[in-house]
Amino acid sequence: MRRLIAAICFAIAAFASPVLAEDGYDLWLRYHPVEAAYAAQYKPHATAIIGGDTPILASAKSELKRGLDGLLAQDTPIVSQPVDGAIVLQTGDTNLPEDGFRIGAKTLDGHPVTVISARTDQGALYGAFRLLREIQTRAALTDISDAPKIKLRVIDHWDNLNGSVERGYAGTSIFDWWRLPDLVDPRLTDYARAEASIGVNGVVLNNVNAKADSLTAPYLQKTEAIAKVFRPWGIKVYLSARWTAPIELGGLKTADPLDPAVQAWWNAKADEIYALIPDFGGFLVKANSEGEPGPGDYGRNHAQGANMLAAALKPHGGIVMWRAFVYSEHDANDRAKQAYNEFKPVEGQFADNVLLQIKNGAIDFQPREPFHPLFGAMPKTNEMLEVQITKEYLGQGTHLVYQGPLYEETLKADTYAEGKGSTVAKIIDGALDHHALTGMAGVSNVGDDRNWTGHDFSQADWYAFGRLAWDPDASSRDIATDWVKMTFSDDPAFVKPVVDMMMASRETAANYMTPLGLAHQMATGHHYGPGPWVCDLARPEWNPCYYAKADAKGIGFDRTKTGSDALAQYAPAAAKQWADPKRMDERYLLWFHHLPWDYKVKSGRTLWNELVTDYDIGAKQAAQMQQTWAAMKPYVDPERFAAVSANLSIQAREAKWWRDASIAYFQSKSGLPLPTGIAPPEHDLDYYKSLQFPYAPGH
Ligand code: BDP
Repeated sequence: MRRLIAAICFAIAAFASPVLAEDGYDLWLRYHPVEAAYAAQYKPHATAIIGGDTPILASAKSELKRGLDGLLAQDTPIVSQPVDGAIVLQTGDTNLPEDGFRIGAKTLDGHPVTVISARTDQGALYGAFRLLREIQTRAALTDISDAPKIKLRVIDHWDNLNGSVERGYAGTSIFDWWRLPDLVDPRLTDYARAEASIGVNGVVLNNVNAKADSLTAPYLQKTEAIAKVFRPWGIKVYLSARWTAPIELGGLKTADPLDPAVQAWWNAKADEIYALIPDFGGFLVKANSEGEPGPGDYGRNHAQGANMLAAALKPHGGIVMWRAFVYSEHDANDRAKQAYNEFKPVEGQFADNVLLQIKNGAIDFQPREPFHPLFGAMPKTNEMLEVQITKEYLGQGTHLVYQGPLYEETLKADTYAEGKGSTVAKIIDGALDHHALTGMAGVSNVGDDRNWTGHDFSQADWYAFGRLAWDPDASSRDIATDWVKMTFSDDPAFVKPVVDMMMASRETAANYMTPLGLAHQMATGHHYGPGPWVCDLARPEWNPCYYAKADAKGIGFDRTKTGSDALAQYAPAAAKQWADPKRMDERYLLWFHHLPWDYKVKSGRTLWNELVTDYDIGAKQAAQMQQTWAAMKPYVDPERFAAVSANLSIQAREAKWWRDASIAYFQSKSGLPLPTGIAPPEHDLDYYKSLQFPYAPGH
């Protein structure tokens, strides 16, 4: 009997536990019941749902029902006539900006209701998600009005047609190209819901290193099947276009953008696409970069290339996102200068439906880079920002590195292009130069892993991307706070330490991988783990040694006048902040300066001692995250708790590996002793050099 009672008590306790097993599939849209007292406040304002029947409004209503039913533990009816306390979706409010919304109390036919008013259906959908977020984060009931500051909020999938994902660390592609269009994975609807919930309104389906096959009739049918799933969630599909498609598919002899036959081929291709997908978004293009073909192969410049595609899309309302990520093995210039050198001369020549898509920094998604010098340098061009959500250079699938602060750092960076306050955010939201066509893109970290992103905390990068693309002035801490509450728990004893850990994590990673402004010290190809010693690759700028330039005397890349003078590509007031090593933010020190090992940094240490100390701090901070998380056990379901714990132990181990391998290598150059109190690397340099990872993912 006693046993039975104990078993019953155990069963009740387990059932009542707020921490039932979860697998992360629901992301930040879990809609678990809120506390009774909070629910009681809300229930009178959420008695029913009313709204029109267009596909997008139907999505909004179904999401509201799903959310309210879960959060308030009720069965919310969808009704057609106003009743007291209904939530009403109203569209056509021409006073509101496109896709904006207002949420507030009103009286309708004598009934007190909450109205989500919007100009467009999409605005109403965003309002619905916003209302749910308010409840999820336990916000007080108040009037809200909001609108996206950026027009195109786009996720770029680097997904290949064979199902693999370039730089993907969360399984294989969610797009099953082989079985589409017949089999459409229901998961794609949940994917679209997640994107819509953070305001994303465009998805590029295939890798920028594109195959022409995506543009063939069978593959366009497959794309159309995906578009059908995305449309009710306000999401347009885009494709990466392969420059030489007219040759590969059309049998033409050339892909010269000035050739009438080439133009005719693209015009016909655009007509074919729009006949099938009338709201097709347009093309993303990687041209003349890392071996991809482009207009440069025919002696034409980027504007001539982009404009040819833009002309084909224009009659249908489509746009071109032309990537600025270019560098060439034939160019002996500092790689950080090459994109600016290629694009600045064609300023003013791009068609109005072209956006130049510029990575946050001039090299490649490093743990820290100064903002790209092209921001603000081309005021007549529509400039959009590209960030990487997937963590190619930030610990890939296993490190907890919240990128919100990285994105925020770029967005808040002042280019001084038109005086103080010319932030990257103001450039990409169009405010500075009055552009209407604006955009921000993020390279996806989503795969077919059950929790979408591999690491549970990598969901936060996806979430933060969406929120910052909606409002580039938002705070990454506020975003992390919302995400933590929605994804795990709103208990302050959980939220505070976890948000603090997230906010510090990017600095931690920069410390154990690339402190003091070092960059690109990762191993070759897969970019997994350290490889600072690599110096024998065909192209100079593929080698980590190119970036650190460490020798017996010192370390760092001189980008001042005495070196590559990349500094001169920035507006003088921006350049000034990095010109003097004595007066700059030392987190960028070695990005801009080559300095002797005995150079004194602000802490009073020598550069050598500081470098070693930073690696050491980074490794310790990574280990510390394990303790922070261990204390969070009572607040998290066992499945996610264990998964995050496992990843944190991998991270602590790999942070130490980064520390040890880097110190061993740089000590082989400096020949200097370690500062007192700093433990020597566990192994010798040859050991670290010998490690091989042929099966590292994402490559
Ligand atoms: C680099 C990646 C490479 C991409 C390239 C790009 O290593 O896989 O193709 O960027 O952005 O970060 O095109």
